[in-house]
Amino acid sequence: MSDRADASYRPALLLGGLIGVFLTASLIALLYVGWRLAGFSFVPFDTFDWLGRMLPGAFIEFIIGNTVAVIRALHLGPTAAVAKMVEQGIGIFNLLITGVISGIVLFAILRRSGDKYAFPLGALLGIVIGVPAIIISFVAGKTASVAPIFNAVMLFIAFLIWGMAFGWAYRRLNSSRVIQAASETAIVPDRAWAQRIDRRNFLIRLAGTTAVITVAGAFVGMRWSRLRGGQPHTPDQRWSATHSLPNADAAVMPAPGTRPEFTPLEDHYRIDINTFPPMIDGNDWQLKISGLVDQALTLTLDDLRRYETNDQFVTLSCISNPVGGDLIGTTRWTGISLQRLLSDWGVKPEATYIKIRSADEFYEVVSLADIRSDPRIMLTYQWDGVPLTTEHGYPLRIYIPDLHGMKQPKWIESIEFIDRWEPGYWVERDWDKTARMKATSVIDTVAVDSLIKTDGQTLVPIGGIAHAGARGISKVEIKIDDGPWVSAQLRDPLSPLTWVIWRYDWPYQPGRHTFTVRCYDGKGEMQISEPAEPYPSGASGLYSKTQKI
Ligand SMILES: Nc1nc2c(c(=O)[nH]1)N[C@H]1C(S)=C(S)[C@@H](COP(=O)(O)O)O[C@H]1N2
Ligand SMILES: [Mo]
Repeated sequence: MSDRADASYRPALLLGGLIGVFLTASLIALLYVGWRLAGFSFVPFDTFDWLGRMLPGAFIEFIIGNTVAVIRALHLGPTAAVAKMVEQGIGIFNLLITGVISGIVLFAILRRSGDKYAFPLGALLGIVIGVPAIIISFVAGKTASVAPIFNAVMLFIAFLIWGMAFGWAYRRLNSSRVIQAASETAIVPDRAWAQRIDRRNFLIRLAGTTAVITVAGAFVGMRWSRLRGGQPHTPDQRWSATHSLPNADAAVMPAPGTRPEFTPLEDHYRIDINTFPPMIDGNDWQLKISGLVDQALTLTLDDLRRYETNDQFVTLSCISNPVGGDLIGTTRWTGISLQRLLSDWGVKPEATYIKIRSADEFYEVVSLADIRSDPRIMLTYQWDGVPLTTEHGYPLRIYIPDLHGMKQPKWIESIEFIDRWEPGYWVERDWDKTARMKATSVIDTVAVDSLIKTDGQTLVPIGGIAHAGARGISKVEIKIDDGPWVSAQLRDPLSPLTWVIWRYDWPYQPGRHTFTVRCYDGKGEMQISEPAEPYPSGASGLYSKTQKI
C-alpha cells in the first residue's frame, strides 16, 4: 500500500475540529464544576476578563456600545443582566473555539507525523493552551478561591488530559491497521467502508459521553455551588420591607406605568469589569489605609460599623446609559461619611487625593478637597438596609454625589493617600475625567389604559423620571407633536440626590402622537438637547416616544 493511498484513511482536519467541540465542552463543564464546588479557576471567565483589561479602551467601548444597542433594539431584557450573560457566553465560546482550532491544528500535524506522536503532541497541546491559561488565571483571574499552587496543579492536569485526549481520539480514528486486518479476514469486504462505520460509531460514542459530561457538569455546578459572597438576606430584612418611603404623602402621584421610584434590589442595574463579581468573605476582609498618613492602619467591617451611619436615598447611573436606558437605579445607601473617618486617620497635610483600589483591580481617585467640603461622600456598606450584595460591591463601596458609577468603586480593599491626581480605571481608557451625571428626562408611560374623566374632559396620564445628579430638578416640560412646551407636575423626590418623578395629564386627543420631554436642573439650566452617544462623557439628547392613542 503506497503512502498516497494510505493518506486518504487519515482523520480529516475537520474531524479534529469536531473532536475539539466534544472534548472542550467537557473540559469547560469540568472546570465549571471545579470552580463552583471546589473554588478552582473558571478559565473562560478569567481569560475573558483579562482580555477586557488588555484590549484598548476604544475597542472595549465599541463592543459595549454595540452590545447595549443590540440588547435594546431586540428588547432582550434588562441591559446590564443580559450584557453580563453575553460576556459570560463569549468567554465560554472563546475557549470552545480555541478547542476547535487546537483540534484542527493537532490533526494537521499528526497527519504528517504519524500517530506514534499522538500522545506526546497531544500532551504538548495541553501544555501550550493550559500554561497561558494558568498564568492568566494566576495574574488576573478572580474566580479562584483555593491556594494558587493547588489551583495551578489542578488546571495543569485538566489541560494535560484534555490535550492527550485529542491524541487518543486521533489514534482511535486512525486505527487503519485494525481495519485492514479485519478486511483481510474478509468479514468486511471494503476497507474504506469498514473504517467509515468504525469512525462513525466512535464519534457517536464520544459525542454521547461528552454530552453527558457537559450536561451533568452544568447541572451539578448550578445546583450545588459552594461559592460564598456577601451575606445572604431575605427580602423581609430589607429596610423597604418595613418602612414607607419618605415622600409617601407627596401630592403628585406617579402616572400608572411609571417605573418604581425605589428600585427593588434585584432590579438595580449592575455594571463592572468582571464576568463574575469578586467573592469577598467579610470576616477576613480588611480595609487598608496607607500612604500619606501618620500610620498605616487596617479596619475590619466591625470597626466600620461602629461609626455613626448616614442614610441617603441615591440615584446612580452608568455613563454608558443611553437616553431612556435602564442603567440607572435608586436605592437607600447606608455608610459612614468619609469626612468623619479622615479625622481618625492622621492624614498628612501634603495629601491631596485618595486612591481607592478594589478587589477586581479597579481603581479611582477622589480629591480630599471634595471629601472635606462634602459630608455626603461616604463609604457605603448597606443598600436598602442589608449588607451590599456580592454584585453590588460587598463589603464596601463609595458614594460620591453627582458623579456616574464609573467614579465610584465597589469591593473596596484599600485607600492610599497620595499627593497628586491620577486617572482612574475608565479615565485611563479615555472616558470623561469628571463623569458628572448630565440632566436627563424620560417618558416611562403614556397611560392610555388609565384615562381620567373630569368635568367633560378626558385626560391621559403621561409620566416618567427626570434626573440631574445631585443638582435636583426644577422643571419638566412636555411637548406633544409640534405643540408648545407645557409644564409637568413634579412629585417630591425621595431626596435631593434622587430622580424626580413627573406627570402630565394630557387632554385626550385620539390619533398618533409624538411625545417629547425635557427637564431643567435645580439651577434652572435646561438639559442638553443635542444628541450625544454615551462615550466619552455620557449620553444627551431629548427622549421622545410615538404612540397611537
Ligand atoms: N470595583 C469596581 N467598582 C465599580 C465598577 C467596576 O467595574 N469595579 N464599575 C463602576 C461602574 S462603571 C458603575 S456604573 C457602577 C455600577 O454599580 P452597580 O453595579 O452596583 O449598579 O459601579 C462602579 N464601580
Ligand atoms: Mo458605569
